[in-house]
Amino acid sequence: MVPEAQRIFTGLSLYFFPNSDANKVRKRRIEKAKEYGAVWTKVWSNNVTHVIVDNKMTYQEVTKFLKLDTLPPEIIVVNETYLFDCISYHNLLDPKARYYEVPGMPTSSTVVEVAKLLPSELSSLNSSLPLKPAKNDIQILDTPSASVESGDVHQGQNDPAQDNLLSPANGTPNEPENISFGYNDELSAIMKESQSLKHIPVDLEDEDDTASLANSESDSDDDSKGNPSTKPKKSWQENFQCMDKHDGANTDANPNSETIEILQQMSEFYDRIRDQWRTLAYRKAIASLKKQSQRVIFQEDAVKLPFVGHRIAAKIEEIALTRGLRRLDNAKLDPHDQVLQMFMKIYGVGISQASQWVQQGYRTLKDLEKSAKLSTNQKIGIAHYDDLQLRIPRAEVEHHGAVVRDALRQMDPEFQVTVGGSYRRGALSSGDVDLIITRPGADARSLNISAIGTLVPKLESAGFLVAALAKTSKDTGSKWHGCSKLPTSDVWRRIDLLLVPWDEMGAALIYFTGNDIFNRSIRLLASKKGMRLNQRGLFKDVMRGPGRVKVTDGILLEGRNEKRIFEILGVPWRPPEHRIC
Ligand code: DCT
Ligand code: MG
Repeated sequence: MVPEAQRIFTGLSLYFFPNSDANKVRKRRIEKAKEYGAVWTKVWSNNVTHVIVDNKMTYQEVTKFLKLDTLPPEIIVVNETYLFDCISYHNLLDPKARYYEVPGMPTSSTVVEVAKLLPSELSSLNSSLPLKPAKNDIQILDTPSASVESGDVHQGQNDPAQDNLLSPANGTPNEPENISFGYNDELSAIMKESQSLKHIPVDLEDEDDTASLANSESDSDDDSKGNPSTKPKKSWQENFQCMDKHDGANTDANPNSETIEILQQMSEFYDRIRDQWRTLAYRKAIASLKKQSQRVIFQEDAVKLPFVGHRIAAKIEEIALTRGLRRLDNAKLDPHDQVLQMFMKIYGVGISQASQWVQQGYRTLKDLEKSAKLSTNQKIGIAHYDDLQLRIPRAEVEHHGAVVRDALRQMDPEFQVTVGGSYRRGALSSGDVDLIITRPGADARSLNISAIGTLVPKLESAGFLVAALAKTSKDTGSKWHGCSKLPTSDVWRRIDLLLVPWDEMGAALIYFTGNDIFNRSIRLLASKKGMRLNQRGLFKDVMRGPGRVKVTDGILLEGRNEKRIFEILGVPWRPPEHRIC
């Protein structure tokens, strides 16, 4: 048996249906439940607390067998997945969650569950796997800043909406209902499609960009990815077979069916955008996963399967864990969930790191500060946890932009600083300050020397930049991520300095303005037209070899002018305020 503290099933009397261990897999399930403290009740009695029904069986088959009209209401009836999930999350989960429902149960627990959820929870039911933590593009300014061009942007100086700043902080998204903004073009059609597919973690990011982020500690969704040796490993995972045997053809009976379903959608998505390599890669991975009799959760396990590479393995982990997390969202019984959510809000911390800390017994930020092994960034993220959760009022975003602009202009009056991200889309408050920095004629190298080499130390000694979190320097541009604070305030804000070569400013503006779904849409549009858009430019004739390795960058069609990129793509230019999907 597992150590006493881990025996989450203590006090439970389980009646399995069918209630025999003749089936090898069910036998293993029963043994596992006993290891975690449950008693297996072989004969139906009043002591039974839970009926665990095989996934193929219905409620009516149970009652018919027991010669009862219905089971007593105090007895909990769940499908076989329940035990696995409870063990997986070290807790007794809410048995009423729809995932554990047995077909044909008299009351619809789904209805009860949904009715109990708050509106914010309902939306999380519909939109699993957000690309990033939910955005709060709460409002848009009344008038589009149609004059926004690459260069200085002093938008919203007289921001009429300052008074509304509280609502974004309260986190009730108030996105426009109609994302088409009256456009009826190819792009709006794709925006709608991308919106509906936003839960699918497809990669439309530029490979270069993804690579640079992977190297940077801060931008990775999960900093433990760079540190696989510390990934949580569940000892039960190797030998706990939770499902009946299957022939590999029936997805429903596969322990990885949810993951397969999403991978399937991803494969179809790539097929639609004619990305034959990824389509094929996903199909092969799906075929491989279908043959597995155990649930595959962690990247390190997934990557061992035939035809599953590191990237797809990472997706499998993301899907498995996030799905699991959503169950917890719905279950709401698990106090660990609250802790997990809290840890995941630490700058740069994702689900693997957060769940690892929960597993290790940490419950508060103080616990972490006291005894966990923390990276420098994690320490900063924890020390300024409250500050970094706050939305930044629009006027303050502007102010941070002005500090950087003034400092750069003292160095060279030709520097141009554009506030991008949600600010450029007109948001009343932003999660961070995204500053796009360029200078006429400048290339990446010269910007790197002047901006990172001179500006950053200058602003550090002025007390404006207070923490450096990550830096990526590349031939194609650089990024500096850190924290800044105004002299008049003690609140630390997240700030990104994005150095963009002059010739790439148009494409960079599109990318760093977003939003993420808009970016996905416009890249998809480019791809459908046989072109490729990334943060450096719009290209044609990109050649790819086996394994989707890029052979040539293709021919640059446009990089400098944002409007021209829209034009070549054959859709009307949209002001940033209309790029909210
Ligand atoms: N971006 C993207 N895909 C992502 C994340 C970001 O294309 N998965 C782009 C679009 C916006 C830009 O980068 C800046 O990103 P964030 O600062 O994360 O987002 P934001 O839109 O500025 O929102 P927030 O107010 O939360 O900063
Ligand atoms: Mg931002």
